[in-house]
Amino acid sequence: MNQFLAKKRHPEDGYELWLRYAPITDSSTRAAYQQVLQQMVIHATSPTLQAAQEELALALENMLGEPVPFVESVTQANTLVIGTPHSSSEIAALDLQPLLAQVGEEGFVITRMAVQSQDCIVITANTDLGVLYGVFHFLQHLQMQRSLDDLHIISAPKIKLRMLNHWDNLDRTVERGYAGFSLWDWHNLPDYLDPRYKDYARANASIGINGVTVTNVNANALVLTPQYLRKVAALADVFRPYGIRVFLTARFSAPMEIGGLETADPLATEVAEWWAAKVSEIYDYIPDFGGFLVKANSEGQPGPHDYGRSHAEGANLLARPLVAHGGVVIWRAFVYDEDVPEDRAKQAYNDLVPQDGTFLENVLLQVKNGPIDFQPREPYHPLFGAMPKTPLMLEVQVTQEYLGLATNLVYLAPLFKETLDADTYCDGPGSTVARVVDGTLDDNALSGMAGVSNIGTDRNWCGHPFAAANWYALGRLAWDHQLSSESIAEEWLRMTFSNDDHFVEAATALMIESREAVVDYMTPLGLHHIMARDHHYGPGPWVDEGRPDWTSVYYHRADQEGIGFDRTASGSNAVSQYHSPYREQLADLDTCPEELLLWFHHVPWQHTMKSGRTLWDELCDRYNQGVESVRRMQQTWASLAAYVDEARFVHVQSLLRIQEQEACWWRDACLLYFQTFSQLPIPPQYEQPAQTLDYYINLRHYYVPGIRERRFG
Ligand code: GCV
Repeated sequence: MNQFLAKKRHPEDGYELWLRYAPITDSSTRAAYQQVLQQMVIHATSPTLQAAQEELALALENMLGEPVPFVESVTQANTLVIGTPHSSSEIAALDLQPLLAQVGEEGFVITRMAVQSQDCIVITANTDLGVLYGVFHFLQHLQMQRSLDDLHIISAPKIKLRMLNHWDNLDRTVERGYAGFSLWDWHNLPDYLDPRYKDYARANASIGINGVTVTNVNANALVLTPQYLRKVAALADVFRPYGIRVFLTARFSAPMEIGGLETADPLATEVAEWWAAKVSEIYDYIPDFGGFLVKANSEGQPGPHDYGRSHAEGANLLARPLVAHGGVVIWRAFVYDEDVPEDRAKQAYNDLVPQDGTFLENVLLQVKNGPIDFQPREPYHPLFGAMPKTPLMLEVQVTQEYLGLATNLVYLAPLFKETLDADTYCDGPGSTVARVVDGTLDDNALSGMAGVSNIGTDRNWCGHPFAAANWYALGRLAWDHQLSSESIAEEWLRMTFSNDDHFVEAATALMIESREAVVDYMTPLGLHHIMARDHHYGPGPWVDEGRPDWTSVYYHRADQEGIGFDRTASGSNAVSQYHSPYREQLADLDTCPEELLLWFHHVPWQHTMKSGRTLWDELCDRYNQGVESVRRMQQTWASLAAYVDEARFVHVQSLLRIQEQEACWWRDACLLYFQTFSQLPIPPQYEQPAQTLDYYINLRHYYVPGIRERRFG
């Protein structure tokens, strides 16, 4: 055995994510790689190219067992040549312009070609960042043990802003975070730079993420004070070589809270002056500051409505001073008001569509995938396709607030893809959400996709060993929304666990199944928002107190007749916010897709479903299918023990056991509760509830993670 294979690696703990660079144990693959990777040339003239060099050195030594030397110039065949036409005279001498013209500012070319008449591999791009992305992609290729013969990869991102939104508070709690505390050690910043910051940046860059908001959208204005800006600047310095720009969440009332003004009215001169001065101050600290992400007039947050002003007036106030610096405002479309009697699903559309065309050019509107709130399944948000003059960013939730926190294995690429692939019909068939978001449909200069982070201080970053796949999927889909969920799962599995084909095939199937499983055991057939109050852990279809749009009964509307929210013309008419022919398809009970049935219709318990079963029996069946899926996932995982290190195997196995218990809990609690309306038996072929309805209603859970910030004072 080669010396390096005998080297004892530290036990797997997930820290290295998909950047494990595991030794290549297959001797023929290793020999083939060693043959074509005999030396490397990179002129690391910038911190970004230095990062690329460092990554190559680390990865190749780990994978091949010995360092691949860096040399000054190409003197022999089988050299890896890395750089831009500016950083490398050897690359400048090649005729790569036609290829480089296709990849823009961030894309890359990886190709096998003659350099100075020698057979080499070239990784090149127009910018240093493009080179870094190319290096990460090349290393992914090697980690997946793909062939280097005929290598020719040209890749460029389809979406410009590819972001992670942290909902991290300054006290280090993470709203809806289930993987420990916030990575950002505010107390010790800027003087202590935790090495994790760099590893975090590496992981992000490896999947093309180029922007992060480090603070919660339920914002604390303190982050805009010099004391905190110094700390944010230190993070930005670590992230910069990896092409990651920092954004901050801006609390709309900051001019009052930290600026001593008496108003935050967007039309008041002193307020505009305050923001202008604040923006210049931020750029003094962070010269490549990305801009602001704003949650306003939503769930108690301050905003322009407090002064009778519109969202556009609010967004433009912050956007105006950013123009000169190349910064943007990302204004969230997650706006709804308990005092507005309208269906919550319709409110954002009603408020924002009339403002289309009134936002400044450096404003993007960030829209959640669905019109309510990151439920296991929602129809796509009707704002997509309704605001052609405004760049719309897609916001998805990577953290699993409504999908079993970090104890449930739920692979989210199918959920993200479902939205991206949905046809809005706004400009005829084929007007997909992806084309709205990437800007091609309306020819927008700006485009973006953001995911609410699931990252914390847990050693493996995301809590569940499979949760990192969702971080990975966010980056990969923001780069290329045409990738399939299966191919993303395969990449992630090969790099995270094992390159064995049998393992990859079985584990991919498990991951793909997991999304539909959670829909079935939590909210089948279009049910939504029926979880427990506040912490959202576990079922709570009986929740009926407090503001109505935060209860469950508002959404499921179960009664003696049936169940579901009538959003047709006889109800809230939310269907009218979708374009034809989807609108008509949704409005008709017979053509509405069954997976969205109870989202759009109040359906009698005895209604005959496509399966021939009554609605009640179908509901019982779906809840049971969800449980059965989890049991299948458990069996699949059990069969894969030989392919996975013990620590991670046992961790996943234990969490799947918890998931199975929770799936049963959801099923039993929901069916017992809905049965009080249907008055129908759970068919005998299904497992009967383990406890009484009272038992489930009276369960209490304390200190569920994902709490809100403890405010100072
Ligand atoms: C950050 C949901 C969550 C909140 C979150 C909000 C949002 O309502 O429960 O914790 O607040 O979405 O997206 O702003």
